[in-house]
Amino acid sequence: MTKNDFKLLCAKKTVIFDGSTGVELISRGMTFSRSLETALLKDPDKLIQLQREYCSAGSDIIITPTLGANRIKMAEHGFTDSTEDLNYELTKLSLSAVNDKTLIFGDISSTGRFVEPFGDLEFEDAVDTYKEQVRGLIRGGVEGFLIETIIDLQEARAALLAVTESCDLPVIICLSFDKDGTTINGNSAESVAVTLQSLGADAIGCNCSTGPAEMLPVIKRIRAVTSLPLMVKPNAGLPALRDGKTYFPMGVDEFISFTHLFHDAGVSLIGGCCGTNPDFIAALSEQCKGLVPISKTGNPDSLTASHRRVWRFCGEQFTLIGERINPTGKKEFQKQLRDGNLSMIQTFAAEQENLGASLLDVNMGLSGIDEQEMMVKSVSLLSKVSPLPLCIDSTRPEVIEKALRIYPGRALVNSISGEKSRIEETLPIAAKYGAMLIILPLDDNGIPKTFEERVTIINTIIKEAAGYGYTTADMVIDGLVMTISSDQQAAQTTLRLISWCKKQGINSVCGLSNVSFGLPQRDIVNSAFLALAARNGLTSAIANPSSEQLRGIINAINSEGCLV
Ligand code: THG
Repeated sequence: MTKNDFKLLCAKKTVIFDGSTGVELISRGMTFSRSLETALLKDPDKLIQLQREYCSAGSDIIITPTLGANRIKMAEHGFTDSTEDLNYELTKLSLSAVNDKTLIFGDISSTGRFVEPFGDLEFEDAVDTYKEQVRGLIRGGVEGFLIETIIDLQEARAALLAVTESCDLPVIICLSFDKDGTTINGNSAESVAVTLQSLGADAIGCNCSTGPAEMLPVIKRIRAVTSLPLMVKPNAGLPALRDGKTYFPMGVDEFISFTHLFHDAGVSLIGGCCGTNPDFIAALSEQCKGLVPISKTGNPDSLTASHRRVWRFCGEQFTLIGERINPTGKKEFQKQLRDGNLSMIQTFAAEQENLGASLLDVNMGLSGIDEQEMMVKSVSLLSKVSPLPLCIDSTRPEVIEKALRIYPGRALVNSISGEKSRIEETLPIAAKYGAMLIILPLDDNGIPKTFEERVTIINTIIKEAAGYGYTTADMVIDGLVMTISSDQQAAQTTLRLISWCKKQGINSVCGLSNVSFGLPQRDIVNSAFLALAARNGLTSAIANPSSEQLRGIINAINSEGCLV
């Protein structure tokens, strides 16, 4: 199935998945001494019977019984053979159970380990582990993938990349959220949605952990930040204990009473998780007959995300991007970085957050250090210690690539200029990871003097980026502030460019402190220029939040509602 076929299917009808497999097989008397997955190969009858019942109940898509069939999870059961072959065999089993109208999607879930930077499983090990599984599922003949029951956004990213780097089949991702809309790892519903949408998921949602009542507010929060098709696969209520055994208290009627509420919230894919069975799916499928999903319309958002928080450019507030994690002009910080010491990074992050920064610029450009290594270390550290989304500031494509690959969120790439190397190397990298872009209006001929030349470069970059699926909502245009100590006219050109951005409805930014290089009383110069730029429509600045004057101006901007 192509991604486009999947998109069309989700727009046309409410797609019915199956219900529980593992829990239902156990309740039907399936026993196994090691793993369910290997037991199914020896004794497939109950699975085949159950999947046939799901087909008869109206499932459009059935998932392979491969939830735990990744190398790391299987090793816990003493299984050391190829998980590629295991997934291949299990896919063939499911295919033998279903009729030719039913699609088989490959099921992928947790390794049971937390992935770096949150845990000790290396990111590339997680990706490789999933790729082995994905190869078997593809060879077996799946039409798409469901990555589900994941509680760590970084593990979800690893699984998603394993699929997208192996094939072009559609992929749905469901994480398991608590009632409060965060995963056990502390990932917010919004962060998960923004991050995985930008990384290439074809649908997004939640499964397991809670029942339909608890999932409804979570799916609404996801809808607020994404236009992707949404999926829910709830348990039959919150699990409870009876006679020392877990059971799921919700009956079929109560379960399906939420269907219309999910539909109204924009859900287009629906199934059941633990505690559900073919009776639930039959009733669900009956209710969903003729129910056409409600797609989201309206302008796309400009959202960045850390694993805990999203930040909307041009939302309610001016965006202050903290500039301080940058060694330029900071002797002590430079010395620490040369010694491989990251402690000041943590201090700068906390200070800037407390002083009102919404994002953190991270720049490791310093002679005598390995920029790539230090960038990866900084991004990993900041992901753990700061809730703020990151702005990855480097001129080197390979540094940006390594940072984006490891970053558990949606970063802002600083920056894409009209230079050949940025268009040919950095832009495709940024697009692969779905990052937002700062657009720098210069090219291989340098910084153009005139406003018109700058606009020409911007339009060229917008066109190039559109080729990768980018819209101007994903971009922030840099006004390119130069120091007024050498050229006062340059400030005028910058202000004109900022006004142009406002007219086009595109976000703008400037490296504010540049304006005062080489001048006394820099703080006053920076603040005055910020006030002017904001009046011309500037929506964000890379600046030092330690300045009280500057914070005062930003408060004034926010209270006056200067934003576009
Ligand atoms: N556009 C974009 N990105 C940028 C810039 C830009 N990134 C880098 C820079 N310009 C913005 N960041 C800084 C960071 C620090 C300073 C200026 C710009 C600075 N530092 C003081 C010094 O060098 O003396 C030290 C200040 C301190 O101790 O905190 O001036 O234009 N897209």
